[in-house]
Amino acid sequence: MNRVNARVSNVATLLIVSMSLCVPALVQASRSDHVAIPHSKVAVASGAGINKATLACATDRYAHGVLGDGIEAGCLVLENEQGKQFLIELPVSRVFEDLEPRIADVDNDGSNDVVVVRSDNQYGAALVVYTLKGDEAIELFATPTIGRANRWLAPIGVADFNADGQPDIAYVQTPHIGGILKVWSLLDGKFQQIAEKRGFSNHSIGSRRVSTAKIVDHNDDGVVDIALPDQRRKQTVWLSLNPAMSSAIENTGGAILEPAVIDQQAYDEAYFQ
Ligand SMILES: [Ca+2]
Ligand SMILES: [Ca+2]
Ligand SMILES: [Ca+2]
Repeated sequence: MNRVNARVSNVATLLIVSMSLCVPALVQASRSDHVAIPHSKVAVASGAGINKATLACATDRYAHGVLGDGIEAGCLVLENEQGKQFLIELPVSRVFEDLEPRIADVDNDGSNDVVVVRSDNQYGAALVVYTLKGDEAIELFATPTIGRANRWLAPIGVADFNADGQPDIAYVQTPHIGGILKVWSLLDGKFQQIAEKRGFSNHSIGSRRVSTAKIVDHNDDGVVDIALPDQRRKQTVWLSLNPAMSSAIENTGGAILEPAVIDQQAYDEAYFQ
């Protein structure tokens, strides 16, 4: 596990220290910094672990603007089931290029984690999972960055797509320029890619809707499938990672699944509403 490559601190502690030092300006500044960025959704959940996640610390330092404006989040504020807050603050070279944190128990340990897109001004986006351990927010794991500035990915969601009992995370890498569906999962203590298929776009440049996609058991086989627009938004494609119908393909690091196309119909935006 890597420590968060950013300053991580406990907001509640900061506030208490600030108040005891009688520095009300600092308290006010801290509070205003932690307002959700415009057009973002605050994620809420129940159970152990992360119960609330807010993209905050609005900044225009990352000049990309694919999510409708030039404002991105410089920090992520997490809250546990007791209401205790934790702050993950990124270095100036990075932002959270996202509008909706996704709370899910990604590592299946009974405690909620959070999935967000983190972008680097040299290396582009990565999908990152944070969690709470004791008194700290830590980075649980992350995909490699795409490798170039202004390359982004649009998360689809978390579900057990290959029916092995472990939650998986699906996203489309570079949805504007030739989107690649990728699915990752925590296997044997390592975050690994388990599936890939080209030709999809779940996001249009400038749209504030992070992902036009649906997680649904389309063929009623008991395994959730992924519905995605094709790259040109002419077709809706339903994909299954049920190992019984997916084929193995070679990837760097070994064999992964190529999701099977189980249905294809004319694209209808209303389906994704
Ligand atoms: Ca967890
Ligand atoms: Ca799985
Ligand atoms: Ca299915």
